[in-house]
Order: sequence, then structure tokens, then C-alpha cells
Amino acid sequence: MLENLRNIGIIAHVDAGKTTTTERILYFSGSKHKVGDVDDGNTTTDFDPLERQKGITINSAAVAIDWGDTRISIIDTPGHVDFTAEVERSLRVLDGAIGVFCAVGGVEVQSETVWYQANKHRVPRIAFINKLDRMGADFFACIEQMKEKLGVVPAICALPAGESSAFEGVIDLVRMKFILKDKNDKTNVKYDLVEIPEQYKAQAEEYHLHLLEAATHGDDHLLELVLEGKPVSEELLRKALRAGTIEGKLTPILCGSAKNFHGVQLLLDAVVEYLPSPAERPPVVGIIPKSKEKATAERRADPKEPFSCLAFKTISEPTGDLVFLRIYSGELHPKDDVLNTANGRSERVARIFRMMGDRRDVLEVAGPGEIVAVAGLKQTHTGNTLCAEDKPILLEDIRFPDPVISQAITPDKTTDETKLADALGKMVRDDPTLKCRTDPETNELILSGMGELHLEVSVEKLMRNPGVRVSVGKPMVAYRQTLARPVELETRYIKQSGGRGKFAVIYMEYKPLTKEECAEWAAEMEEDGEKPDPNNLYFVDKIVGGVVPKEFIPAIEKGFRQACQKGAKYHFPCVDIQAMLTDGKYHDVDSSQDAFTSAAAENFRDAQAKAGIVLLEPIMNVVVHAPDKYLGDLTRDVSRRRGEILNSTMDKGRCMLHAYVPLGELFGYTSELRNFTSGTAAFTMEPSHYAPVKEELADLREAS
Ligand SMILES: Nc1nc2c(ncn2[C@@H]2O[C@H](COP(=O)(O)OP(=O)(O)OP(=O)(O)O)[C@@H](O)[C@H]2O)c(=O)[nH]1
Ligand SMILES: [Mg+2]
Repeated sequence: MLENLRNIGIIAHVDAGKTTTTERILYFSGSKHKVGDVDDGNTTTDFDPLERQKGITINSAAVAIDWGDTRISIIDTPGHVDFTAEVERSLRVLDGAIGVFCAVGGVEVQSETVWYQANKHRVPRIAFINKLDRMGADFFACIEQMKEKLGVVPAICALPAGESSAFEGVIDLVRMKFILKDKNDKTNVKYDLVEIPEQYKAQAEEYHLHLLEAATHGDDHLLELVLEGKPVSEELLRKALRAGTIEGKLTPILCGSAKNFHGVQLLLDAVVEYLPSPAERPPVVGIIPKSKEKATAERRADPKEPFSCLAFKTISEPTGDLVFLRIYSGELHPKDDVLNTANGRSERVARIFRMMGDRRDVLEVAGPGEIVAVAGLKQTHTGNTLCAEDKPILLEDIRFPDPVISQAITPDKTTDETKLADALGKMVRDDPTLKCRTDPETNELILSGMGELHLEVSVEKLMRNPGVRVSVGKPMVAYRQTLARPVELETRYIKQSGGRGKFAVIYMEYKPLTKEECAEWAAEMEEDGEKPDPNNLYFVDKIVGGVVPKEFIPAIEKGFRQACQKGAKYHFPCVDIQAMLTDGKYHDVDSSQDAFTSAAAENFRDAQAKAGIVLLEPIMNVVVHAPDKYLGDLTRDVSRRRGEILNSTMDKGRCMLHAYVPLGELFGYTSELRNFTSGTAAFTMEPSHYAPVKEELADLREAS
């Protein structure tokens, strides 16, 4: 039954306890009889040897459990920003999410990032405040931060009974009961619902009223009852919380200590009670391929609708690709033929699996709302739509950020070049944020990714291939560039060399765009129902009187965009530019689309020479926590790295420094920080924006 399905993701900052929570969920649901632990390297979802060795999640992993009558599919995602692609693709296919927060760390940088990522995908969420047993745990401070930084309207459904070493369990504010764990039960499963202990009663009463107030956002009838001071039934309260969550008006807040088996059962109940089933999500909308004016179609979560699904992840295996699908409508069976609308090819499904970490169960049918993996597909990549051959639909592709750092890799003498190329090809296909190319001048292999850890992990994975041994160079920043000032110029592209000539004359005006202008453009595009350009390249046609015929305009835009992919002086991509075609000439016989494309590319190359360019470097949003005696050292160190300090605080013996620092100055920061703080500091960083950098400060090894 569709109503009894939940597809949820677990998202959070690094180390908040996502994998531990997932592990406890598996344990409580009975899917796993032995408890796994991140610290012992034996969890179900961190099954990759690299994950177990490093104690972090690198790949998102899917598991499915039964909780009562409900089948819950869970995707455990990595918290480290270098693996953001895994979060992005997961959020695209999920119907709901649990945001895990550490009661000590509160809302950290990456918690904000993933929360806003989930907002973008309109994924309903509940929050789990974890690690209440830890020294310094502060439940209410964490909630204040959620209100302030995330704009959350909290509906506190559970209160901690005690905190830090005094933490003894969780109070259920919906049923107004204390969950008393059976201390004699070694399996940690048994508990009793008992009266709320006397010392917590008053607080529980107070927060029950707050919960009712929060729930008024979800139901008008409940609002009336609350206003009139009348009693509200548990059933109505749950109904209101559910509606409010699905509409994104409130966020139910649960809490506990996953490691110590507290609060997880209540969290699972909340997943069932408050998060939507696939049927409660809006139908997916896609484009009908080859239709006029890009007509759209909808697919509802119904087994009788034509089949449609999105491929959101691939894993290359020796026997072929394993492709992860989110099915939106219709049913899929082994041996079905499906159409890949992204490349127009027909594909046959061989087998369908439900994934349980690295274990897989074979399925005979998979229906709407399900997340499954299939074998047998040969040409299906991440972001592709598969659908019924006679009812084609193209769903939106999944977008990933561009890499920010690169590293040269040199194969050892013993390495088989073919094997290396093959292994690299597979890795790049599976990981859309990883890019690989050969530098035409040095002939070096250049691997680009989202950060040092990402590249390190990718190289380690590469070396797992038998016979592949490589050494790596120093990391390099992936710069971008824009024009230094507005510029206008004419290009006369006229070639007369026997036979049919080439004729295209264009007059272009270029303008580098400020951040505000980029935002204005993006807003305008969205208003017109179009996607803003990820690189902020905007083309405007100002031709009057047909001096350049309509049919050549797209060719000119194409030439401009192609030339932007690789700058003239340095090969970095060009961004933030408005190009305006104001005048031109054509020839009845000699003009062609190719001629106009070449003219536009030449025009933009000359424009860069005439106006000059500005190099842009990635700037990271950095937050460092350390004992307060290090604040001076941290500040000096960040300034030395050309950092801009935004804020620093001292509280309870700890200090926090928040700064913008160029990525190029942060290579090796992890180990240097560890050295000068004797391992007592923690830091996180994420890409923030691009800012101009003087050419003499830039590392231009990779530039030509
Ligand atoms: N004290 C305490 N420690 C916890 C709790 N939950 C998790 N931990 C510990 O926190 C650390 C990180 O836990 P993980 O579950 O790996 O965190 P994660 O969010 O999956 O981390 P990434 O996937 O790397 O982002 C481990 O050492 C856990 O044992 C808890 O409730 N209390
Ligand atoms: Mg994890």
C-alpha cells in the first residue's frame, strides 16, 4: 500500500550521528539483530572499507525496514561537504527527511547547508536532537539556533529528562508519558510508558501547551479549540502536526541519544506519523520530448499510470552498472523494456533489487514511490529519466556543483594505462562531482573534485583496482574568470576561398555582472519559467529590422557560450557576463549558422583581450572551534591565509572563529590546525562564493 511507504533521508553536519541513528533504526526494527557501531567499524550503511577505516560516511546508502505496517526506505547521507553530491541526489528522490543535530554543536555550518538544500527541494522534515548524553549538551540552545539560523517553527514533541551525564531518557509530549528504558534488558529494546517523573512535570506541561500552539499552524479546528481553551485529542494533535509538517509550516522536534538507544523508537513513530507517503507528495512534472513549445505532463504515484522513474545514482560493478531508481509512476518488472528519454535509447531491465546496505533482495515488481536498484542497464546515467516507451516524459536532470580543486595524477611505471583509463571512466560516471581530463600541454592527467578529502578518497578508490598505482601532485584551485570592464566590438568573419564563402558580421556589447545583477537576471528567468544560468551567462538579442535573420541568432549565442567554456588567456571558464547582440550583417549565399557561431566565438575572444580579465577564486566559509586560549593564534593564522574574519566568540572555555578564506590558502589546513592546537580544534568549511584575486597571488600552474 502506497500510504504505508516512507522514503526518507538522514541529513546533517559531519558526526551528528546519522549513521549511528540509522544503525539503531535497523536494530529496533528487527532488521538487524546485532548492533553495529561507527566506532567499531561494523555498521550496515558505512560498508565501504574506506568508510570503516575513516569512520565517516562517503557514499549515501539505502536500507529498508518495516516499522509496524509501514515500510520505511532510508538513505543515510554523508555530512562532509566534499560529498555534497550524495546529499543533493538523495534529496531529489526523497519524500521526507530527518535532520539530525548534535545537542552540543547545535546548528553547524553544514547543518545549515543541508537544511537549505532540503528547503530547495521542498522536502518535509522532522528534526532529531541527538547526543543528549554528551558533556555540554543543550537542547534548548539547539532549538534557539534552529529558529534563528534555519527559520524553523519548532513543534517540540519530545523533551529530554536531564542532560549530559544526568540524561535519563525522553518525555513524549504528545502522549504526555515518560519513556522508561528497562535497565535490566541487555538488548536495549524494552521500555515502559510511565507517568512523567515529578521533577519534569511542570516543564512538560508548559511544553505541551507550546506544542499545541505550534500545531495550530496545521489545523484550523485545533486552532479554534486552543483559542477557546478546550481539550485537544491526541488524534487531532497528530493530524495537525502531520499536515503542518507536510505543508512545511512547522518542524516536529524529537530528541535522544542514538548511541545509547534513547529516543529512536519515538523518532520512528514520528516518521510514520508526520512524514508524507509518496501519495501525499505532489505529482512529478516533466517535459514531453519532441513536443511543441515544451509541453509538460504529470505523473501521479499510481501503479496504473505510465511508468516513469529517475536514475539518481550508479555504481559500476565488474558485471555491469547497478542503477538506483526512484519510481514515480507505474510498475517495473524484470525484462521490461524502458525508454531513456535523456539519450533516446531503449534499455532492458535485467533484475530489480531492494538494497540493504551491501546486501540486496531480488524483487519481481517495483511500484510507485519505491526506491530500488536495477541491473542490466547499459546507457543510463545519473539524472536520466526512464519511462514507458509509448508515454515518454523527461524529468528534470539532477544538477551538481562544479569542482573547485584539481590534482595531477601520475601513473607508476607498472600501471596498465588501459586499466587506469577504464577505472577513471567508471569513477567519473558514478560521481558527477568528479571530473578527469588530460592537460593538452603537459599530457598530465588532471582529476578535479569538491575538496581535498574528496580527491584523497577518490585516489584511494582508484588504487583499489588491481594493477593501478598512481602518485598525486599538489592540489590546485579551479579558478574562474570574468571581463574586467564593459566592452563592445565588431567582428567581420568573412572568408572567400573558392566555392561557397563564409560571411558573418556581428556587433556585440559585453558587460561583467555584479552579484546583484546576476541575482536580478536569475529572478527574471525564473519569472519567465526558465532556469537561471548556473554560470550567469546571459545573452540578449537586440537586433532590429532583421539585419541578422532570426535563424542565425541561436548560432551566435552558441558561439558565445562555447567561447566562455574556456577563456582565451587562461583556460578557466568565464562567468557572470551579459552579452548583447546589437547589430550585424549577413549575406544571402555565404552566411551560415557555422559562420555566425565562429564569428561570435572570435568576437568574445577579442573582447577578453580588449577589456582584460579578472580571475576569480573560490572562497570558503570556515568555522573553527578550539579552546579559547587559541583564539589569538587562530586569528593570526587565518589572516596570514588572506582570510576575512566575520565573527569570533568565546564561551565556556571554547572559542569560535568564523571567516571567509580563499580555498587556495586552505590546503593542508586540517593537519596544520591539528599541530598548533594539539588536536583540540575542529573546523568545517564549505564553498561560499567566488571573489577576484590578483593574478600574482593565483596559482596558475593549471592555467594554459
Ligand atoms: N555520546 C554520543 N555519541 C554519539 C551519539 N550518536 C553518535 N555518536 C558518536 O558520534 C560519532 C559520529 O557518529 P556517526 O553516526 O558516524 O555520525 P554521522 O553523522 O553519520 O557522520 P558522517 O556520516 O561522517 O557525517 C561516532 O563516534 C558515534 O559513536 C550519541 O547519541 N551520543
Ligand atoms: Mg555517517
